[in-house]
Amino acid sequence: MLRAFKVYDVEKVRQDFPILSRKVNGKQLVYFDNAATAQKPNAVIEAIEQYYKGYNANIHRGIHRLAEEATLAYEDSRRKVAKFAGVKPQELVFTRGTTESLNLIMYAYAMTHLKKGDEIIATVMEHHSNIVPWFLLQSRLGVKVKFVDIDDGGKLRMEQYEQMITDKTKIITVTHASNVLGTINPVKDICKIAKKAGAISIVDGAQAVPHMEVDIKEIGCDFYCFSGHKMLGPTGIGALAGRQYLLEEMEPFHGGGEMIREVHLDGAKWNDLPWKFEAGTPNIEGGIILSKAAEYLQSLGMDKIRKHEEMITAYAMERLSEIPDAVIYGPESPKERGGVVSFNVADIHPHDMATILDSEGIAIRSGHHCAQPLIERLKVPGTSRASFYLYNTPQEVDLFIEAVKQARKVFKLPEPKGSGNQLPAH
Ligand code: 7TS
Repeated sequence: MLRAFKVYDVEKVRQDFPILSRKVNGKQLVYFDNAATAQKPNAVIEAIEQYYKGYNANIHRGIHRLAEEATLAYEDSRRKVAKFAGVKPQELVFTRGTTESLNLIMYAYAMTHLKKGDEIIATVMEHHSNIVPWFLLQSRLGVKVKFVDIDDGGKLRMEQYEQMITDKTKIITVTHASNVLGTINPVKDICKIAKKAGAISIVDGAQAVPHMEVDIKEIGCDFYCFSGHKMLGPTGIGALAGRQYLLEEMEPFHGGGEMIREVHLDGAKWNDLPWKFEAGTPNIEGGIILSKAAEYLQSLGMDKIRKHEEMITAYAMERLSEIPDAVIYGPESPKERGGVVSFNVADIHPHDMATILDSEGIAIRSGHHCAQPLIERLKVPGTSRASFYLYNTPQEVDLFIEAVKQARKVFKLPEPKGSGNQLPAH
């Protein structure tokens, strides 16, 4: 049953996103692949046009008017994004996104601070971008990577931290919210555990910053990473927030222009934070526009966005549970998860499910979601994943459910005998 709920006027919000009115296969687009990337509001699209039409220039170097305007806009944006995330501007390094931020930590911090035999604790629910850099370090330095497991409800087995920590534990890294299970992890507690163990804490915020209020200082982590394109901004821009003293003692990541104060034939001096980590011409457009995306989110209110997604998620889970043989992965309570619902229906392959949904104009993702160890842990070939954002509606959930039912018909699965079966065990 369609529940009446309203945190804000979602129809009005949808008008800000031109792509949402397009058709796919003759049907109204239902965009449920927001965990992969979010659609962009006019405020962002128009700001990109204004930049290229009005003040495109390289930054930090020219003294002409355009260069000055672009530099001011870029640094003003950094201040706004830093405030949005709860850190100081000098602690916010612009990167290409979460993946680059995590690799930056690996190369510029871990390579020089860890040694053979040291240990890193990650979790089985990490995205590849928070696993593979640590494997690279493993092969380079001989460090050991351990993984905290999940329980049957898709939550971290917190007791394993105490069991895994040794005097060699140097880094504890965790995703704030899982891109497959939706699980919102107790990152504040995990950072406390890391601190007590004398280890550095890293939080992958790719699936959190776009969807909920995040105050990095409040979380108490040493490093926090996020991507602009998942929070209504352009691709190729994101951030690494780090504690100032750590960023200061770290070596640069890339060498080149901009990250130096001076260069002579016998050596170079590094620039101040955060520019020490921003070698070469950066993604100027992305840096400037990221704050426009943050401003859009703030204008709606992160608490409201979270509430809206929680309701859409609750409704989607309720409707999916009406479908026979549907298995939903992750925590049962929408309060404990972000707007991500991974599921399987009988043995319909997730790619087949996604193809059938696409024919109905519904965009979801299927497969391992760049979290293959988690998919193996769940003992499934993959999952279908519907992921929601601030512009999705319960009516879209209904269309999605009809399409999932359609997939059951295509695969000649028996018709449901009445509705309302229980959410299956995980
Ligand atoms: N961490 C998490 C938790 C993610 O979900 C993703 C992207 C990343 C890191 C990497 O972010 P990037 O912006 O550097 O690519 N996740 C997904 C996804 O779930 N589907 O497509 C990309």
